[in-house]
Amino acid sequence: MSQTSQVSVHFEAPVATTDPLIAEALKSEKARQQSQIELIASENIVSRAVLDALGHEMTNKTLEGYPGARFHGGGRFVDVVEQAAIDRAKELFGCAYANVQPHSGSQANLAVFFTLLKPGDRVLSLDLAAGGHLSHGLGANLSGRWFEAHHYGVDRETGQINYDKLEAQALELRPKVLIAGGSAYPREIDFERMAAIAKKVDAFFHVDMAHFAGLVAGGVHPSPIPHADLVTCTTTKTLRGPRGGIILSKSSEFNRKLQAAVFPGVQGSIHTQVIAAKAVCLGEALQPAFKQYARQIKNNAQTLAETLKGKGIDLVSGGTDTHIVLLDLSSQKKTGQFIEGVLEKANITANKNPIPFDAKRPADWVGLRLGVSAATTRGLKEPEFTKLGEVISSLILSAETDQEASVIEQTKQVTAELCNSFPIYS
Ligand code: DSN
Repeated sequence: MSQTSQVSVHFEAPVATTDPLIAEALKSEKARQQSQIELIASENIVSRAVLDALGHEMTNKTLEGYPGARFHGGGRFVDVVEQAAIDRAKELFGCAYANVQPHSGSQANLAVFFTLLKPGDRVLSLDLAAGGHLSHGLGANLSGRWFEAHHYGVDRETGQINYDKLEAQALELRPKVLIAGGSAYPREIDFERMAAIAKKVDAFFHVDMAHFAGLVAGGVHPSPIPHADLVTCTTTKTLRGPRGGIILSKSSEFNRKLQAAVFPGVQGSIHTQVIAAKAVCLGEALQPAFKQYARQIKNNAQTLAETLKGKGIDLVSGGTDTHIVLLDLSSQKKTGQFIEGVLEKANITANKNPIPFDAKRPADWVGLRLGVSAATTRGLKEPEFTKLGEVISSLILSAETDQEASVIEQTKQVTAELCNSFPIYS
């Protein structure tokens, strides 16, 4: 092949021509998403506009630094994009500071640790089994390896945070940072009370709203912004954007430290095309339609929770205030892993999850986490979530009985009908 035609192939040939293995996997993944009902709480289905930004030539641009103060030339259009993302994040969440560069929620959290703590300092965060997140001090994570992490849990009876116990623990431990939020706590958090506890023990208060950021943006969940010193989130989950993180603050107090913590503290050059996609997603979240979507998430989660409960399935905390419905399968003597597999056979995706006071080994966890955001984006409303609650409870109750195979077959028809009625992408 001549050099000219090699160059032409480089710029014009689609992946289907150049790399059949990857092209096939991409095609199959798209088909999987189209043909399965997605109930993994950290997932969503982004708009075509977000996909356009993610697949854009802006990915070629290398830049370090911040808009107007870069370490490389040629950054003027990325500056437009990053400034728009910053401005939109500040407007959406009503805050004075936004950093849209973190490559993920974990990176955003690491930058917060870098800003507020020195190695060995003490943090107090929600226990992983009670719904916390690994980047809040899990021993196997850098946050737990380099910092002294302690955890608060939930009450066995209510499955919810007991703020009096938390206050007593904080008074005893006197952490430097108190952290709220996580990956599987289905209830609203009392940010005001937690901020008061933090103040009492002279700690900073950090809220990780990765999961419920879209609900805050849509006005259906209290905002942590007025109460927390620093707030982190991902753009991926209820916010319905690309994979990535954001750091927010109500004040300008930490601006200089946060800028330096993200770059060069924990990251180098930015993911330019992801920042463009973040700007698009934040612009979408400012539209009135996003409020409708957020309201529908709450309605759908409550419908799913009530339907499951009505069929005898236990829920951690007895219900939900968010997009998350956390099932406790201990009464059925089933593990989350096993039921995750059963659901997948019926084209419903979910994930095993620990629940409060659960076993240590993931294979033994009796929790199954469901989230309604992706299916809400698809257009499913209360009637469809009632149906989903019915089929999911049937799948759970029939698992390991003579009925299992036929219930899976019947459910596959239900999911196929739902997927056909609520298509995604063309
Ligand atoms: N924290 C993981 C989850 O919630 O599924 C990934 O974002």
